[in-house]
Amino acid sequence: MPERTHVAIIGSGPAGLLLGQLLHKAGIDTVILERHSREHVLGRIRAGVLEQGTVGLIDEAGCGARMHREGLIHHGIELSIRGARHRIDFQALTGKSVMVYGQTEVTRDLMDARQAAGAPTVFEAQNVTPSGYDGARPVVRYTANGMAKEIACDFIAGCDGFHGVSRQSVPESALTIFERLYPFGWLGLLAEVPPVAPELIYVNHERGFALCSMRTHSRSRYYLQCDASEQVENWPDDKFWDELRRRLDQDAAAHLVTGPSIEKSIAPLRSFVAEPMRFGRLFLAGDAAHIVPPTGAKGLNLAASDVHYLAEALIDHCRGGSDQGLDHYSARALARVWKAERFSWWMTSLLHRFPDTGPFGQRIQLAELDYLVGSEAAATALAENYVGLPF
Ligand code: RFL
Ligand code: PHB
Repeated sequence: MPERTHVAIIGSGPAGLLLGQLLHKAGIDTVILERHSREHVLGRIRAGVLEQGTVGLIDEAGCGARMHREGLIHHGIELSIRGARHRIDFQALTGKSVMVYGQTEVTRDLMDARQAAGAPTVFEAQNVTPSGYDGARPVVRYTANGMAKEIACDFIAGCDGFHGVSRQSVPESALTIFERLYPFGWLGLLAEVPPVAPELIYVNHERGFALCSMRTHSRSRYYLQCDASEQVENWPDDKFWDELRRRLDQDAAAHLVTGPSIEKSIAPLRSFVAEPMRFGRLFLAGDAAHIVPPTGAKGLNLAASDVHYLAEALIDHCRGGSDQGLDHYSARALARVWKAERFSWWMTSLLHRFPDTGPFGQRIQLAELDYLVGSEAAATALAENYVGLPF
């Protein structure tokens, strides 16, 4: 006999875990199937900035206690342009702020809450295959410890990230893909050193973009724009710190505290949207449906807003209410997704060195940055998008 659940969730990243927790609170049972081990999932270093809406959802899921104790509230960011720093004051421009709290910690808090609630997760589930979602009885098949298993369910939530199986299980003819690959990547380094400045610094420099971010008062996260084909082995720590120092303004360069890296990795930069986000009883959420370049700090936050719409819709349905939420899920989510796609593309275009735009492109970039730091209207547009558009 197959196992049964209301909602089979594929993927135990922030999207799958948050959905699981919101549904659990509403009395809807779920099973999460995750390809990797818990330790592997918790070893990935990714996002660091949470919008207020995301913070609110984590609270709603009952998982916000440690985030409020340890997270850092940031009221603005700095832009470093031609060696001078300019502050964008979110609080003054929008009345809002963001929370610096690592995705790894969000994931850990959500996993702990799920475990405490006794809700099932199958880690190291192999060959996960969603099927039957165009009819009334979806089934997810998988292999665990060499044994073939299946879960019968009412709905499948595809929360399995960009490389996941959910989107790939949909016939190509049913999908429309929008994609842009950028001709560079981000080389990231995590180190147990105090951050160079109290707020994030986004750096536009002739040698390439850099970002100074952090996880705590004693742990920093730095990024350098690098060639798309670059290998992490070519970047010993000293070379990373030297290059970062060269891209920083004088004051930041003088205050930069360096130390051995805890983690170092290269991420490609991509914009990607798959439409629609619903196929019968299969719903895609988070990176499974869309990717943004990390420049606007939007990926995790978009996963959270998708989950907000999806949880609301599933709860309405399961309580015998209307199916409107399910019917409108894709359009609602995509409306917000595209605004974040635009913002992330714009921040990326504004701050990186593009190999093919030449001196004209660089002057346009500097003019736009100059406009941005000199115009309250332009700065407000950045601030409003960075702190997060309403759900
Ligand atoms: P995830 O986190 O990729 O989780 C998907 C999960 O599904 C599992 N999986 C499968 N499970 C079963 N069967 C299969 N066939 C499966 N295939 C995959 C995977 O193992 C995984 O556990 O997707 P999710 O939940 O949608 O979350 C999205 C976020 O992880 C992502 O958008 C952010 O990390 C993006 N991002 C940032 N977002 C922000 O909001 N703010 C930031 O500051 C920010 N910085 C970043 C980022 C992403 C980065 N990288 C590495 C691309 C910085 C970087 C460098
Ligand atoms: C991070 O801290 O990892 C981070 C912060 C802001 C971004 C991207 C990544 O825009």
